[in-house]
Amino acid sequence: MIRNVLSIAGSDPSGGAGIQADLKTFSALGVYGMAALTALTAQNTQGVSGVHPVPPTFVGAQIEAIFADIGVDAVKIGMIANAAIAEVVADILKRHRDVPVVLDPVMIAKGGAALLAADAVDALSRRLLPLAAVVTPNLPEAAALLHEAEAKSREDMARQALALSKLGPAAVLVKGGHLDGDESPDVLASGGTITWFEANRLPTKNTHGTGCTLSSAIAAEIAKGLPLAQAIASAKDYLAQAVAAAGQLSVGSGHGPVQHFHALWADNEGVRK
Ligand code: PXL
Repeated sequence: MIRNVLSIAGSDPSGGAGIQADLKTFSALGVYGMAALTALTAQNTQGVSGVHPVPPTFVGAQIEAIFADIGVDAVKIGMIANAAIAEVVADILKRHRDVPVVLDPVMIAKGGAALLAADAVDALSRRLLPLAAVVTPNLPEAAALLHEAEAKSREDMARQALALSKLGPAAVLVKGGHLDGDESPDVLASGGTITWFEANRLPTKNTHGTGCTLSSAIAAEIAKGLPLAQAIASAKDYLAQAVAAAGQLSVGSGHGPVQHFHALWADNEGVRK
């Protein structure tokens, strides 16, 4: 049976991040994708020009409608926008503790626009972190959740991953993409154990939506039954190939999207393999 995965996240009309990236990732990886919207953004590859949050009760209504009718095999949470939305999402997911949740604690868009209200970090941390099977912060997000300086080394990353584990998630994947240097390692803290995922930094500016894509790919692989570390390895492999194939697309003049369908489309004309 095809597995069902729900994204609770914001919309990126340029199609590279947010629910658009999530649904493309789910589709590419063979799960049925669903999306409950938390916010509309106005943006392109150059940046975000507006954010329009959905009323919290209506975020709740969308998620309730899905759970009332459809079996959900995994949930991915992305942009949450504000504290009231974090509360509503947590209240509902608390009643569905058997469904694994991948939490991408989205805070700031690539160009610097706030995608989470400054006073909502506490609600996200207090209400949503304890519900997560895995939380996937980048270095600035890990620092904000811990009220600490940004990690500058692998030692800092491992320490912060373990510190975040104490806030309640079953596992923490701290992503090292913001480290200086050629390497871009991620570290997983799970059950007190540290696991490194090694990667070299890819020379590209097509990085729009990479965080959304990774967390959605992890959710898809978990829904299909992979254990967490294997789900992460598989998701990282999918994302690396999507970044490597981004040059097939010509979308905007800023940070372009990744090519979610690199394994399905044979060439630059979009012919199916
Ligand atoms: O990549 C973070 C992100 C998440 N969600 C939405 C976004 C972005 C980045 O631009 O627009 C809707």
